[in-house]
Amino acid sequence: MNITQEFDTIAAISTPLGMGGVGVIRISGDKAFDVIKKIYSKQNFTHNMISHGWIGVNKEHGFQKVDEVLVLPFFAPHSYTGEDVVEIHCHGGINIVKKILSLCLEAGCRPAEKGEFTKRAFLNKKMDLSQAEAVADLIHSKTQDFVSVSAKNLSGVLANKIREIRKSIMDVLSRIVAGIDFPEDVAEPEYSYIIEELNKSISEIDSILKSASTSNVMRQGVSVAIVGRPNVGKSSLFNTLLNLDRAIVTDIAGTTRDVLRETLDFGIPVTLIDTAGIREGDSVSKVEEIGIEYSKQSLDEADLVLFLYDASQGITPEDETIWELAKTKNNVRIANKCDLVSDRTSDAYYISTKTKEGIDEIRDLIKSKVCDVNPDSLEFATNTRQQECLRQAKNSLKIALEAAQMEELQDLISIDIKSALMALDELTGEVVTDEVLNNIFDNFCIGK
Ligand SMILES: Nc1nc2c(ncn2[C@@H]2O[C@H](COP(=O)(O)OP(=O)(O)OP(=O)(O)O)[C@@H](O)[C@H]2O)c(=O)[nH]1
Ligand SMILES: [Mg+2]
Repeated sequence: MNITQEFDTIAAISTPLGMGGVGVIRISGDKAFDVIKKIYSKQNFTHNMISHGWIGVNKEHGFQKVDEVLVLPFFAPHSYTGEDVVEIHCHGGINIVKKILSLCLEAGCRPAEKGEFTKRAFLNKKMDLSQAEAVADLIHSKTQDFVSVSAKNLSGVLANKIREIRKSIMDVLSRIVAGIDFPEDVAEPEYSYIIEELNKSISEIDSILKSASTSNVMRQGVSVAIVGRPNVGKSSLFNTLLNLDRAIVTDIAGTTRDVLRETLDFGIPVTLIDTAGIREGDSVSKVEEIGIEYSKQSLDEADLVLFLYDASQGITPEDETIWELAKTKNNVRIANKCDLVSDRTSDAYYISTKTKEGIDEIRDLIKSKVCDVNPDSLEFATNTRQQECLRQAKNSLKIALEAAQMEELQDLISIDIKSALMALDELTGEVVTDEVLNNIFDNFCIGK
C-alpha cells in the first residue's frame, strides 16, 4: 500500500507540552511543503538542510511574525515516515507550540493521532514492526538499561535475526514445493536435510525465547511491598529508599491509609509499595480497614515482601500474624528502629531509618532477590506479542519436524512450515491485523 497517496497530511507537537529550550512541531504527508510555505518566511527548501526564518500569518498589511524558528525539511522517501516531512523548531513555550500547530492545521493538516508518524514509517517500510515497538519501548523505558536494550532492537537486531530464521525456513519450503510442483525435474529434498534445517531454526527461536523472562522483568519491572504493623516505620523505610519525603510519617498508629507506589531504577524498574499498617480491633476505622485490605492485596501480589517489625518492641503476636502471610512469599525480615536496642539476637536484618544503619544492605538484598538480571546477557528484548509469535512458529516447526522424522508426505509437512512462516511474518508485521496495529500504536504518544 502506498500510504502517501492514501493518507492526508498530519501535524503534531512532538515535544512534551511544557516550558523548554525548544519545541518541535512535525508535519508529514503530501502537502507538508504546501503547508509550511503558507506560514513560513522562506519558500525554498533543501533536503536535510536547516533554514532559519519566521513562522507567521499573512495579513493584508503584510506578514505578521509569530516566532523565530529553524525549519528542517526531509523529502520523501528520505524521512522518518517515508513521506515529505517538515520539522519546525520553535521556542519551547506551551502557547508558542500550540499557536504554530494551529497555524499548520489552518494551512491544511489534520492533527496526528497517537503514534501516527511511526505507524506511517512502518506502513512505508521504513522500519518493521519490531523496530516500531522498540521506538515505544525507548520512549517508555523506565530504566537506563532498558534504553540500551530497546536501542538494539531499534537498530534492527531482532528484525535481522527473524529475517535470517525466516530465510532458512523459506529455503526448506521452496525445495519441498519445487519437488511437489515439478516432480519430474526436481527431486524431493532428503528428510535428513529437512530435519536438520528445522532443528536449526527451532534452536534459533529457542535462543531468542530463552531471554523472554529476563526481557519481561526488564520491561515490566518488579514490585516490592513493605508490610507490617502500624508504626513500625514502613513509610520511613519507603521514604529512605526513595531518598524523598514521599509518605507522611507520624508516631500515630494508622497514619498510612492508601497504598503508595513509586518506581526506582535498580537496573530494572522496582515499584516500591508503602502499605497501611495491618491490625485489627475496634480502633480501626472504615477507611483504615479498606487500606488494610489493600495492604494484604499488595502483599499477595508483590514479587518481594519487606516484612518490618519494631526492634524495640520485639516480635508481638500481631507481628506474627502478618509474618504468617509474608513468609509464604519471597521475603526479607527486617527489625527496624535498631538505634533503640542493643540486643540483636534475631535472625532479622537490623536497620534504622533514623540513623540509616543497614539501609544499603536492604538495597543490596532487593537487588539480589528480585533484580538479578544481567542486561548485557540480553541479546534480544522481546515483548509478549513477539514471544507469542515465536512460540507459535516454534510449535508449527516442531509439528513439521515430527512429521519429517516419520517421513510423512512432504506436502503435509509444508503446511506446518507455512504456518511457522506466517507466525514470523506476524512478528515483523509483514502480515498483521488492524487490531494488532492499533493496539501497538495506541501505546504511543501523540507526535511520535
Ligand atoms: N527511633 C526510630 N524511630 C523510627 C524509626 N523509623 C521510624 N521511626 C518512627 O516511628 C514512627 C512511625 O513511623 P512511620 O514510618 O510513620 O510508620 P508506619 O509503619 O508507616 O506507620 P503506619 O503508616 O501508621 O502503619 C515515627 O514517629 C517515626 O519517626 C527508626 O529507625 N528509629
Ligand atoms: Mg505509614
